[in-house]
Amino acid sequence: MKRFIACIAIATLLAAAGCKQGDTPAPAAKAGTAQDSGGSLKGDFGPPQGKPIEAVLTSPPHVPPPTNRDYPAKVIVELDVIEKEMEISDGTTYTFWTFGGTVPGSFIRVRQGDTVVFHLRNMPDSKMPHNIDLHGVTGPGGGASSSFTAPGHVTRFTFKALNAGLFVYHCATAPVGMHIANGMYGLILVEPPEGMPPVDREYYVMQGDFYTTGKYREKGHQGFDMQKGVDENPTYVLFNGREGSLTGDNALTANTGENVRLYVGNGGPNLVSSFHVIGEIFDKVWFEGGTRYNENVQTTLIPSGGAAIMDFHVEVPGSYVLVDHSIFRAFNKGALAILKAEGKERPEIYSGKEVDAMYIGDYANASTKAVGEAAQAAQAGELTAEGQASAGEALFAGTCSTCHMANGQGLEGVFPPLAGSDWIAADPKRLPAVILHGLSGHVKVNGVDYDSVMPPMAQLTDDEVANISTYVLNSWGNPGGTITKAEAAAARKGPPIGAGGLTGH
Ligand code: HEC
Ligand SMILES: [Cu+2]
Repeated sequence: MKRFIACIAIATLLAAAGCKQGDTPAPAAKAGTAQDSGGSLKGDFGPPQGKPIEAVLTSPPHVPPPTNRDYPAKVIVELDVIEKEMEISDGTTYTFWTFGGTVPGSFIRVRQGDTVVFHLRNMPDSKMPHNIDLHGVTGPGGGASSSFTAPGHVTRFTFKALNAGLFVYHCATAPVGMHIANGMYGLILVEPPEGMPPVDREYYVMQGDFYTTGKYREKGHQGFDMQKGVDENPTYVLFNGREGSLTGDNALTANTGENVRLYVGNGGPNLVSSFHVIGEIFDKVWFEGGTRYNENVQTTLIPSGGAAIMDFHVEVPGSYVLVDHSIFRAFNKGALAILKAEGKERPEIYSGKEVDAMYIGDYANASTKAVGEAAQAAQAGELTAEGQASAGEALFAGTCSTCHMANGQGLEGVFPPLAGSDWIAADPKRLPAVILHGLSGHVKVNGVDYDSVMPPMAQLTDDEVANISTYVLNSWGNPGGTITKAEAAAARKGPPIGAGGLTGH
């Protein structure tokens, strides 16, 4: 239909002949393509009809069912503000402030023209007052000043949803940046009068940037770092508030042949997202969450405090990786999610021979539960060599396996083997220094010469270095033994290893 309309436009402008229209004539234009939707001036704006309706609220990644209504109603929304400690990454906790107990907050779905009666309840054990600014509200502050709610209180305000679209909501209590950085945002979909076109699956994904006092993946409880927030230098960039919230067993699912729709928001507080799904092309993107859609899009920008809706048809089975294509955020700050599609292979569309492990990093699939368990055991002083090794295995995947391979065999002539390495056996205590400072220059492993560069991986914590080292030492015929956290800490302070020498120090 779009092509048809463009064709007419060009034909009219240039009076060009031969502008052929493809298939059957297009039906009258629907909202969402060419017609003016009327913005806030057009809609079912009469009094609400029927009995008041309790809004269905869902936790991410779920989306409430369509309203399936062709009349405006009174819709009651009851949202709870809950401050709670949750994991932000395996073994790392953070005190989140939430709408509905999750980050992002509960998904709200209404229809244009609905009258929404909004109850905001702040739990009695909260430490802070909170409020809500919904970008779908017409009125000063988007509800913020009418919803300021002290701990143990409930407030109410009412608004009519005048504009259709996908809107962000967030807390707007000072310091606003801090409330948002702690997870206080979510999405409200105001359906156009005719509803959204039906699809097979709908998911709710929201990006946010997080600022912890500790480093990325540093274990234990982490506080909020205001200075990092002001500097716009996040420690984590995440989908749905937790590293791994949508990977491994938590991955989104679909079957081939299905149409999948993502409602994607960006809570910020700072970053703009270059949202992309590796291996898919969006058939449609309602960019900025508005009425028009673009087609055949690779990456769509989602501003902080903005949203987008995207549809794609899944043809080929496999793992599709949702990323912020500002790509360091995906691989080094956590902005990575998986959609697993099951179904018959389609070799005529995709050969299926390529291996994706190198690209997405094994981390996407590895179970990192062991990492958290090891961290807890370490704190309790009960960490065993086995616990260390199994945490190390998860960390090895996606950190070392990219070059040395998951089985430690390396790549002949390029990356030396760690499996049965006589270089490791000669002085196992060098391992933490190699990991932290890297290695360069000539090195001979099992009779083969290498003269290359291994980059330093100082972003790993002492715990992680100790666990990876212990895993390597206890795998693939290596001599065994453990590396302690203290040894890793000493190696961090110490000099790099000279590749040639036996001890290097
Ligand atoms: C980007 C690729 C890359 C990554 C990632 C990498 N290494 Fe290496 N590694 C190398 C290269 C290249 C060498 C050889 C350096 C040289 O020639 O001096 C090497 C050498 C080594 C050696 C000494 C030689 C041997 O095979 O025994 C050890 C031990 C080692 N790496 C362990 C690790 C561990 C553990 C990790 C994960 C924390 C890791 N490496 C991550 C590329 C990598
Ligand atoms: Cu708040």
